[in-house]
Amino acid sequence: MKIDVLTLFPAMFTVPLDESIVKRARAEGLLDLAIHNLRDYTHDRHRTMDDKPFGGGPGMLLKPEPIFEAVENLARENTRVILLSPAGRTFNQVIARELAPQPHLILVCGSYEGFDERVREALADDELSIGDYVLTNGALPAMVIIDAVTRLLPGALGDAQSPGEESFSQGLLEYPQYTRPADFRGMKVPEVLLSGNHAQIARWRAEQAKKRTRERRPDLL
Ligand code: JCQ
Repeated sequence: MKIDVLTLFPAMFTVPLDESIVKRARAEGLLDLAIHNLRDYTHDRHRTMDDKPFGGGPGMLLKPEPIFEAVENLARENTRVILLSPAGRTFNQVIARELAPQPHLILVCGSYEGFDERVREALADDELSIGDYVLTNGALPAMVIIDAVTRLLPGALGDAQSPGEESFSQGLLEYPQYTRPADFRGMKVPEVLLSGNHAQIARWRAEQAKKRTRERRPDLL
């Protein structure tokens, strides 16, 4: 999968995408990730990225020209152009699974300045939010999406792990888990997990996952 990111803050992307599973996916060629500075697509002497809104009002808007030029330069057949902003539909694991098979994504990071509406109308295939709060810019949302999608790429988690059984894949929260010691400061691991009875363990875990989901995230049921 190829992902191009358009941002005013390329330095924000360096460390988080050069660690852990994303780092390995890039090294193994599962993910081809390129971060582009939107300012490099301006042509005036001051490299102007923003301008005042027509009709007046507070704040500034991202100028459309650099975004159009960047997307038109990078897009090919089968590209999905996605804007990141609080006005998008809320990202979740279903959307991550829908993006993972795509050959090419362009993620356009918004900022407090907002997009000229023509970027939405003529360029974007989709607009995604990562939740109902306001950030200073779309770099963190872009990294959240890259992380969630990368770990779903075939081979990204290695042979041992699979993304199939974890929280949300089944639509429920995780059941409680324990490792050694079986008694830690008097806090004991539930007896059933030490029993060796795998059918009973599976039943207990399913119950616990449902109970926890009912208590904490009834919206998922
Ligand atoms: C994304 N949840 C919060 C802030 C405007 C017009 O684009 C804008 C983009 C941002 C940055 O993204 C977020 C966000 N999901 O704040 C304002």
